[in-house]
This record gives sequence, structure tokens and C-alpha cells, in this order.
Amino acid sequence: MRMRVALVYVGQPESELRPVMSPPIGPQLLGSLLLEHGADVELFDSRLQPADRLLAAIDDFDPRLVGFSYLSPNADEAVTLAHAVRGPGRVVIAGGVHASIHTEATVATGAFDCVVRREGESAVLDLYDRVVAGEALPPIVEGTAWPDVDALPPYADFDCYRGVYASSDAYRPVYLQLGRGCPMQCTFCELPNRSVFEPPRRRFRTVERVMAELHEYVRRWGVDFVTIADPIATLNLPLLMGVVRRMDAELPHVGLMFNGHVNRFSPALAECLGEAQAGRDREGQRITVWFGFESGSQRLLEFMRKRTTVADGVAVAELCRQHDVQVGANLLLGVPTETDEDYAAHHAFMDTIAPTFPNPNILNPLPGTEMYDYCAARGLLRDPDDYSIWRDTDIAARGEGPVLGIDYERVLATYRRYREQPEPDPEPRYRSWASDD
Ligand code: B12
Repeated sequence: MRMRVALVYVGQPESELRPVMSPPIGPQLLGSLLLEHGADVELFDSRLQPADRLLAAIDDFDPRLVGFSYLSPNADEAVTLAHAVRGPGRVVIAGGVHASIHTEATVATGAFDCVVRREGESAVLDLYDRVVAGEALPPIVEGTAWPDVDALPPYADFDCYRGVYASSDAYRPVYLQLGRGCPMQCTFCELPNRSVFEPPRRRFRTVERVMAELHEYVRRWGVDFVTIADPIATLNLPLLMGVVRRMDAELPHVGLMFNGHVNRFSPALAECLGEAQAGRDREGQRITVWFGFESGSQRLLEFMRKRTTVADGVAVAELCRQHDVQVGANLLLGVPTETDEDYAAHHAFMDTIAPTFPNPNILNPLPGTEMYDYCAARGLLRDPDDYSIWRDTDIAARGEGPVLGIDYERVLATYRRYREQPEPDPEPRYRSWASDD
């Protein structure tokens, strides 16, 4: 029996003009596996139409199984939508990072028949089979890692995102993964949380499979930009360099952006990126490395357990500059304990590295992170149940921010200093991460 499955992504609009710049990996991957498994699958995205039209479109498709995927800032919206799609003969499930951390709370909303924790590939196929067999689902399923990340299929060509990939302004980005697992222990991130996520077994794909997948998207959608979504794409340097060299030789018109790590960067990688950039100059394409520097203050780096040094941050930015590789610099503001001295250090650091894309972010600690526990234990959270993104404009309008005891005037002044800097690149289209993460 072929059963209809709807996978619904509920997220933050990525920009006013293009609410979805790059379709999310999770639903595309799970949907593609379900298709291969024999399901009739459609994807839906809350950012592409208003809620009433979204619900009408899901109803028209009339799925038996509906899966929701969302991050913490959109959890309330996802629960509201899930309540609205529930109905006789429909099974509604949830998965993703938020559902993995807030599993019991997600079950308690009453919006879902089943909540999947951790990685979803094996679980979603199993749940599909159980629904086909008419079995009731358990309220919580512990997802298990897909045995071989290199054997995951390329994304299928779903109606939902075809228009996004084909949008007319010629910027057609796609997310790819080189592997899974992050070994870092940063206090502001959920992924080191061992009570939720398994210790990282680093699993990598092969250059061959990554390139085959990319060629498929270039042929099918005219993709001209790749964003590697791995939290640290430089974990496996030979793999990354293999992909960059093949892209240089085979796809010189395709731009590239990825997250690097200060401790996992090398002169050989910078040289390799520089050569690929030279090949792209004719095509007007750029290579950008984003670094989660987070701070110019060594004291704050230690407080956040970044396990990096300011001096090493300066060194990797300099390596990129020498090879004409653009640098995106994430900086985290509004961190408990920060002082004027720390801000002076941020400014000295940013002046020294002069990043192509300075990207200040304002901290709102999320549950499941050590930073959240630190703030909660000291009564520093304005509202422990608020998982929203606090934009500079929200803070300015309210005259307060998510963490008590922070000098938000100083935060806003610094935020604006970096956000309002004139851009060295006349083409701002590669800034998708800068505007959202
Ligand atoms: C790439 C990325 C982005 C991109 C794209 C996000 C997107 N739309 O997919 C951009 C830059 C836009 C972004 C933005 C933000 N991000 Co982000 N991002 C990531 C990153 C680095 C990789 C995500 C990814 O593609 N992973 C690979 C896919 C395969 O994994 P996945 O999506 O988790 O899906 C798997 C499972 O979760 C599960 N699953 C997912 N959905 C479903 C649904 C069902 C039904 C089932 C059964 C299973 C299931 O199965 C999938 C396959 O195993 C992660 C870190 C990480 N490693 O997860 C952070 C991360 C997801 N982001 C995070 C945050 C906080 C944000 C922002 C809120 C930041 C901000 N302040 O603006 C925004 C929110 C944007 C939004 N969602 O609307 C947090 C989420 C924390 C949380 N509690 O929700 C993470 C975990 C990083 C961190 N620790 O801080 N992000």
C-alpha cells in the first residue's frame, strides 16, 4: 500500500525578499528516503505561504502521515499548525533538534502522536511501516544513526522547493553535508548535550558521493552556490580539500561557503581555497569561510569553552586574506559576565581581522545548553520559556533583552557598529548566514 506523507518545515523567513534562500536539509532528506521506500511524499514550508493556505494545501494532499520539522524559535507556531492538521485518520509526528531536547514537553502539547528524538532517517521509515500496518505509535521514539551517511540519497525534486531553486535572480544555493558529529563543547550550543545527543562518532561522506550529488543539483536546478551545512566543515581536511579541488576543476561557476574552525584550518587548505577562488574570479563567484570566533576576549572564549585563542583567530583570518578568501566573522554579544574590557577586545580583534562579513549575534540562551543552565541557576533569564530570536530592533523597542544584568545599550551600539559597516562586496547575495545565524 502506497501511503501519502506530508513533511512540513516551520521556520524563520530568511529574508524579506526570499523567505527561503536555501531549502532545509532535514525534510528533503527524510522525504527522499520515504519516496525510495515507496511512500507518496510532498513537502510543505511555512515560509512559502500564509498559514491558512498552507493548511488548505496539506488538506488537498490529504496525507495519512504528517511530520513536522522545526527549531526552537518556531516551536509554538509548529504546535499550532500541528493541532490544526490533526484529524480522523491522520497521524502527526514531530522531529528535529527542538523536539529532541524538549521531548516530554512536545508530547505534552497533545499536538503529536509521536515525537522522534535525534537523527530521524531510520525512525521515519519505521514509523511509516507501522502506520501502514495499522499499528499505534509510541509517544516517543529514540532515533538511531543512519548506518552509512555516504549511502544517503540525493534530494528528490519536490514541488515545494522547485520554485526556490529556480528563482530568477540566478542565485541558486543548495545545502550539502560532508559528515555528521561535532566534537566541540561550546556552552551556548545544544549539540554537546550528552543527555540528548549521543557522543559524536564522526561520520564522513566521500568526495565521490558529495560531488555526484552536487553535479545532480547543478544539472537539475542550475544550482550555482553550495553551502556546506556541517557545524565544522574543516573537521576532515582531506575530504574538504578533495571537494574544493574537484569543484575547482569541474564546477568553476559554483560558489562555496562553509563553517571553518579556528583550530581546524591550515595553510594548505587556505592555498587550495585561494586556487579555487582564482578559478572563480572570471565567473564572479566567491568562496567564503565563516568562523564562529564569537569573541575577541580570551576570557570570554574560555567562559564559553570555545577552546580557541584570539591569536589563532587572527592567524586564520590572515591566511584567508592572503589567499583572497572571504571571511565571515560570527561574534556573540550579550554574554553574561561581559565587561567594557571584553568589548574593547572585540573591537581590537575585529579591527585586526577586518572580516568581509562581520556578523554580530545577540545571545538568547536555549534550553539544553550549559549557558541556559548557568543563567537559570543565577536567575538571569528574563523568561525561561522564551526561545525567540531577539533582534536588535526588539531589544531597542522593549528597552530590555533576554538576559538580565546585560548592558543592552552597549550590545546594541556594538551590534550596529558591525552591521552598518559598508560592505566591501557590491554583491550582498552571499550573506544568507550573516542575516540569520
Ligand atoms: C545549517 C543550519 C542553519 C541554516 C539552515 C537552517 C535550516 N533551515 O535547516 C540557517 C543559517 C538558516 C540557520 C538558522 C538558524 N539556526 Co541553525 N543550524 C544549522 C546547522 C549548522 C545544521 C542544520 C542541518 O542542516 N543539519 C543537518 C540535518 C540533516 O539535520 P536536522 O535538520 O537536525 O534533521 C535531522 C534530525 O533533527 C531529524 N529531524 C528533523 N526534522 C524532523 C522531522 C521529523 C518528522 C522526523 C521524524 C525527524 C526530523 O532527522 C534529520 C535527519 O537525521 C545546525 C547545527 C546542527 N548540526 O544541527 C544549526 C542549528 C539547527 N541552528 C540553530 C539555531 C538556534 C538557529 C537559529 C534560531 C539562529 C538564530 N538565532 O537566528 C536560526 C533559525 C532558522 C530557522 N530554522 O528558521 C540551533 C537549533 C537549536 C534549537 N534548539 O532549535 C542549531 C542546532 C545550532 C546550535 N546548536 O545552536 N541554521
